[in-house]
Amino acid sequence: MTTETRPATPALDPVELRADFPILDQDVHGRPLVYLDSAATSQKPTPVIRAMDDYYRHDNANVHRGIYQLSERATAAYEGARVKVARLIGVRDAHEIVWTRNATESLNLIAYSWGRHHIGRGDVIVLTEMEHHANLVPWQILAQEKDADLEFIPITDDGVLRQDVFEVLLRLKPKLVAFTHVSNMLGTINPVEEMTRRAHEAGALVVIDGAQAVPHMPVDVKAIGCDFYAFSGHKAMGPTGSGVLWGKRELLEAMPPFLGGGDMIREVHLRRSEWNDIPWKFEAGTPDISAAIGLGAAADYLRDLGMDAIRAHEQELVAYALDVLPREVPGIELYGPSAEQRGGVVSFNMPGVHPHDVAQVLDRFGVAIRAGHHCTMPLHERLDLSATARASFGVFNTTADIDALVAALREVQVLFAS
Ligand code: C6P
Repeated sequence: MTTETRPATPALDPVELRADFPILDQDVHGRPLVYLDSAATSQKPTPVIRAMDDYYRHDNANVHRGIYQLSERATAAYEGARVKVARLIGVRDAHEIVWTRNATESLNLIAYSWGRHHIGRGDVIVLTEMEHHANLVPWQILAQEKDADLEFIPITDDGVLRQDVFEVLLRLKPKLVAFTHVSNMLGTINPVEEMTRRAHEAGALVVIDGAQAVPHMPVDVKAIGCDFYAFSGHKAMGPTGSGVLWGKRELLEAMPPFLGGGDMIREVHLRRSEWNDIPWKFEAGTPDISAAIGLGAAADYLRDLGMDAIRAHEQELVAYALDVLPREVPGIELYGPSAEQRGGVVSFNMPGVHPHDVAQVLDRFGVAIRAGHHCTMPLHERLDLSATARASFGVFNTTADIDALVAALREVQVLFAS
């Protein structure tokens, strides 16, 4: 179903939703916690916490191994979670969903398993200047090992990919094009369908890093048409230790395993083994069962809220922040495109104050933001910045939270002016 034909979802009530997140009910330095760091990791709603608690209280056993009630229940919950996550990203065949620890592991899995067998000397891999290190360093390692070439789609000063340069790079006939769906620093939402189509026309495979997209907007990997899609569960209201790699069945089936050991085999002899079917071929050893179950509950929670409603809510917050920050905080520097083109992320700098100091002062007012290079050092280099401060939003945030950010930033200015 396209976004246009999906029935309209009711708007979110962030104030009501706060009650779903027990962690928010606390003071920090004597002020109510204002959590503005959902891009680093999301807070967890009660249904996710409860699903994991239930598993440990009632069903804890290893999966795919025991012929007894507990193990059967654990296996059913673990595999059931796969179906829920598949549904969240528009996938019918749940066996195309591989559990990993996070987006980083998903991307490394592709680089090691697919990359080592398909990339050779002189082959071109196209990336972008806005990649998180997780979608850069694995390709650097591969390129060094295979003597392959990395090329980069540059960004405009507004933080948008230069599609004209992409067109030129495609003439190099790259074997692989890998890019982020949404930038974790600029917030830029890339035109992933269009870029995938053009990359395929040029004969390349397409890898998308969806770490900042899946939690915040409708994602349908089949509609996008890409070959691999990676994301982290902990940013999508799931637990840490949960991650996903989706890949087209025929690609996953043709790939060799990433790690060897228990559960990923069908038969083992002293000198040779045969691999299990997908996805288990890529899930060696005892997996993080409770994390998968928690992520399944998170996928249900997100779907119940409605991804369109989540996107609409966060877009409103971003538009509000982009409007109010420059008006109320004189001199603030903002990075990235307009609200229509960005996810729920606002990176900024206060001239003359290091972002770490900004974040530390904000913490005194109960406002939690991130400061640093956000694992995008090349992007910071491109923008001639050593670091930035970043506020990022979730379903429970309100414009009052942004007002609290503004008030705390004014205190930063007062403090550093004196
Ligand atoms: N970004 C942030 O604060 P892991 O660490 O594997 O769960 O996610 C890696 C990753 C990959 N791609 C993008 C676009 C990301 O934003 C992240 C994680 C966090 O921005 C931690 S650096």
